Amino acid sequence: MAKAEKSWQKNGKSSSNGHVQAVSDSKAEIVFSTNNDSGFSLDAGIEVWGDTLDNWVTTRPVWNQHSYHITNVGELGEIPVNEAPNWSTPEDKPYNSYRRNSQGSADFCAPDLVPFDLEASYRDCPKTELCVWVANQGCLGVGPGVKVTFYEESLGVIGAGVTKAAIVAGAAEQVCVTPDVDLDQASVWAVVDDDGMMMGALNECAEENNLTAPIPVCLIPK
Ligand SMILES: [Ca+2]
Ligand SMILES: [Ca+2]
Repeated sequence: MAKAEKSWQKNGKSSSNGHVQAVSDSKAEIVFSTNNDSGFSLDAGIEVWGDTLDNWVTTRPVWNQHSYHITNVGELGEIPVNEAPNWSTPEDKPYNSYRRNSQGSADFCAPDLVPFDLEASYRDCPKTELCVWVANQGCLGVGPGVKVTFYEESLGVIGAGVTKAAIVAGAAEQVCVTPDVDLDQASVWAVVDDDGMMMGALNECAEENNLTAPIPVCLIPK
């Protein structure tokens, strides 16, 4: 690798074996064991490394052994009684890939989160619950914990919530919060994958569609 191409490295040595796996989000991480038997001052144990922006490629969510190959384990960890030859399976495009995982049809695929149906409960104005749906219209799922931030025109950030479950491609989840501020004659909108400073944690197919249009809140005459 040329120096200009190097974007990441870790110094040090270990007698470990590195593998690429997915951890619940369909994206690759590196899971490996380390020891300090060789005298280097390294931590001993299991380490998991991943890209903070989740830019690494998609991959199968399993890696069961040092001599891993795709045809010797199913995605739920099941081991076939008679293993199909890795070098000739599938017939039209054999894996032929010992100790290497598959990125499958989701190669270079990404999620695309979009908020929709933002609504407010008028019953308890000026304290009101705000709810918005988060849909994934991309081709790759996301894990739980995606931040959704709610803004008011004059107050700025008024509340934030997170998704509770993974959202696979084509699925959606509703996120609700009750801001700890009075909303009266307010104008509110929601932004998905937003930490409150318009910064996201997920790389998506489209980032410009992450916010709703403003809605009026608590306009009921007193
Ligand atoms: Ca998006
Ligand atoms: Ca994003």
